[in-house]
Amino acid sequence: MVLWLTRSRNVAHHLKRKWDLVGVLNHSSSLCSSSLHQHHHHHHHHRHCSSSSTSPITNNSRDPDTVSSNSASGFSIRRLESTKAQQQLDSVYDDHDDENQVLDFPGGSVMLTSELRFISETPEKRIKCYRVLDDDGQLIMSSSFQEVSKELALKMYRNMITLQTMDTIFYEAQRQGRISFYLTSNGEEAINIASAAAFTTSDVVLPQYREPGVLLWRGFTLQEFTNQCFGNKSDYGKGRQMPIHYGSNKLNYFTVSSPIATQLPQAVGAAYSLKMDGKDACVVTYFGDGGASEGDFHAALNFAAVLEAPVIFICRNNGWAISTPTSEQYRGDGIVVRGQAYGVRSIRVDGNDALAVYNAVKEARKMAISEQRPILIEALTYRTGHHSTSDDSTKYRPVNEIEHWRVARDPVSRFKKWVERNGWWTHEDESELRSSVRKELLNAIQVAEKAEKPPLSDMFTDVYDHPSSNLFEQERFLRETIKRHPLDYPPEVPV
Ligand SMILES: Cc1ncc(C[n+]2csc(CCOP(=O)(O)OP(=O)(O)O)c2C)c(N)n1
Ligand SMILES: [Mg+2]
Repeated sequence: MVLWLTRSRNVAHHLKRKWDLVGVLNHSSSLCSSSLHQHHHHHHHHRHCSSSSTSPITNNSRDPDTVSSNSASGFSIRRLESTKAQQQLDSVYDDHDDENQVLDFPGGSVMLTSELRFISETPEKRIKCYRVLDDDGQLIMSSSFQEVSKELALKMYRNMITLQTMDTIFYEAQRQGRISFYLTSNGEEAINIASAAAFTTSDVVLPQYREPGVLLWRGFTLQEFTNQCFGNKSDYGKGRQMPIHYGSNKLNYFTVSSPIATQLPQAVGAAYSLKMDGKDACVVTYFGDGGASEGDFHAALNFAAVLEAPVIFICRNNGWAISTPTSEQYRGDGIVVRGQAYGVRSIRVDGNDALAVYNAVKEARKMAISEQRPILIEALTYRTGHHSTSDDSTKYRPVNEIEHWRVARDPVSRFKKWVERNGWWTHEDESELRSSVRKELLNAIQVAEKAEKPPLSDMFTDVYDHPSSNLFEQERFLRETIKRHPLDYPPEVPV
């Protein structure tokens, strides 16, 4: 490593000018910084930096030729750009201290200081939250946002109502014992629908589990949702997963996988493959605040940053990971600030403001694809329902807190107020929609309940091309057990 010092502001400015001339590529900056240093007394303007410089820094692995020849693909150039040493130097020389001394370090220069001072654990100000609509659904005049057409706005609103209705009916179906489990998205309808609206179906979704609205937006039918929850023969998972583990090949929506945060590194891999194929698409992956506490989250962000993968991380920070409040999960300013730590561009957005979510995601998608980079979005929201049907959230949080978010901060009625103010939606439209969705769902449940269950043999297929001997053994054992205890076995499942 080479350490070089500059004594005056003049030299710093001189260097900065040189860097401007040679561009932002990391390899040129490291080459130039050393060769310029050798000549700085003469104040020459070297237009070209060549590796013939005698500086020891030129023989390191960041020599552009070395990097390209080490790489089997064309991505090496993009990787070199990622270091953005030029930008780092800009901020270094903004300082007014005349005694600036700089440590040239792989990846960019670092200013030296003689002051023994630790960085504070709390920033001076918390990161602000982007909003377009106020709590009353009024447009905030100063907000920057793209116009949303009547057609798009109504599709968004209709989808939110459909999601809400599906949640109500499936929740009740679980309470009636007709399905074994359910999990609502109450309070998070705007994140679900508005983010979905900002993508195209060629973008690949890797969900956590509280994002069925994204699948709904893409055209998964109420019958398809119902078939999954009832685990019948038409369920794409062949009844082998708990309810709410939806997935659709056709709609580019990976099947929900309950182990928290496993989808995040996988999303980066999927995004990297889109990059390799030169696709005009990105990956979006969703997760909760709890998901962000997993190691996989950190691994994913770092991989995404260094691979420059076109992936959008959408964190639904809803305050709770089942009964664990965010105060027991982190001491920093939420999730958004972690982006910068990994070199990932990030934004905090009001997750209960559909227009803000739509605009932030739309912009994120554009940057992710055109600049081939990951983006982190932290959407602030609140889970107004229980975690799932296996949970009673009043056991660990005050009822008035839930009520405040459920009533005063409801994302659906907030969006509705805006749509109504535009003259696009009436009371009649509302009741007509609600009753037709309800009818469609009740019918879907009847159909799903009557449908055949997948046969027992399906339980052992689809993991291995040739099932292993222990699987055969388990199947034989299961069939014997059923024969011995026929009454304990559900009669509707074909043996
Ligand atoms: C690896 C792993 N650990 C624990 C669990 C149990 N678990 C299921 S959901 C959940 C909380 C997740 O919270 P969050 O990511 O904030 O999502 P939310 O439910 O709030 O939408 C936990 C701990 C799990 N499914 N996987
Ligand atoms: Mg949560």
